[in-house]
Amino acid sequence: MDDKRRRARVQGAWAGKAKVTAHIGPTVFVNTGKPLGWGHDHVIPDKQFVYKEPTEVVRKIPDPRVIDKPGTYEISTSASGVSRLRLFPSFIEPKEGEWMFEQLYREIPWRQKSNVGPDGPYQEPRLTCWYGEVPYTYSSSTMQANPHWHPLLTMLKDRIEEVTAYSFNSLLCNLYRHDKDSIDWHSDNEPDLGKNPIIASLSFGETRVFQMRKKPPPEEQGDYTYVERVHVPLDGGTLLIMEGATQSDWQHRVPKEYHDRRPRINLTFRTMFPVTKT
Ligand SMILES: O=C(O)CCC(=O)C(=O)O
Repeated sequence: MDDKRRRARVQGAWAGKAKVTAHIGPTVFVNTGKPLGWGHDHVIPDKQFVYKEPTEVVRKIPDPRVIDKPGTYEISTSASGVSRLRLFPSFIEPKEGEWMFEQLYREIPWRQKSNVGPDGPYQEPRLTCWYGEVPYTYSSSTMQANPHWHPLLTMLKDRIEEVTAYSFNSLLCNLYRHDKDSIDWHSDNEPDLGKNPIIASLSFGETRVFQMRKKPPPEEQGDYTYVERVHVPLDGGTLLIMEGATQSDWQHRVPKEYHDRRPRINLTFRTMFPVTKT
């Protein structure tokens, strides 16, 4: 090929903005400074990536905020007030926590609760036991009043009341037997719990992640995709207090897990203000 034809082919393939470097030796550095190696001609396209601002707003799903250190956390503020968490890791020392777990596991009269959801009746995937002067209804099923507190539970209630200066008259005990036991998204906002209920949640045994998500504003039409999230790993012995507007502005759950989990007991102390029915 004479020089003219060779040039024409090159220009046809790489018209305009192409840099052509002929093979000239073992290692060639072009102005990128990168070595090219032996044996071929090298064509370095001179295309530039031009960033164009997207015309639509790109929404990012926020990463969950992990709360795992002792302290008080104001997780949001709204017209309903401040939503606040207080975390006390090692509220119960590990050795003490172990024998408490064993005693509660053996001696609490755990029951299977049957609920009614939008798709019909289902068995709650955990065992529960209710203590309190009045019945407690959630998920369209009622747990009868049970004023006969186990002495260990009374002792734990007293300890929590001393540290928090709150008082409680009821307790929902939950037993998660394995990784597939769970509780789905909900708020503890039954009318009998009053406005801005204070919930003291004490955990024993296996660590499970307590997940929270903020209720979306009306314009999201019930879509939780972009809402703020908080994850609190609840180890044995950890006390978590939820207060202020937490139950009106947030939901929480303990999801199923997909690896072996030993049993976990969770005690949620509450105060019931029974609504008198006329
Ligand atoms: O197990 C937990 O940590 C939470 C339990 C709970 O949300 C509930 O029983 O309402």
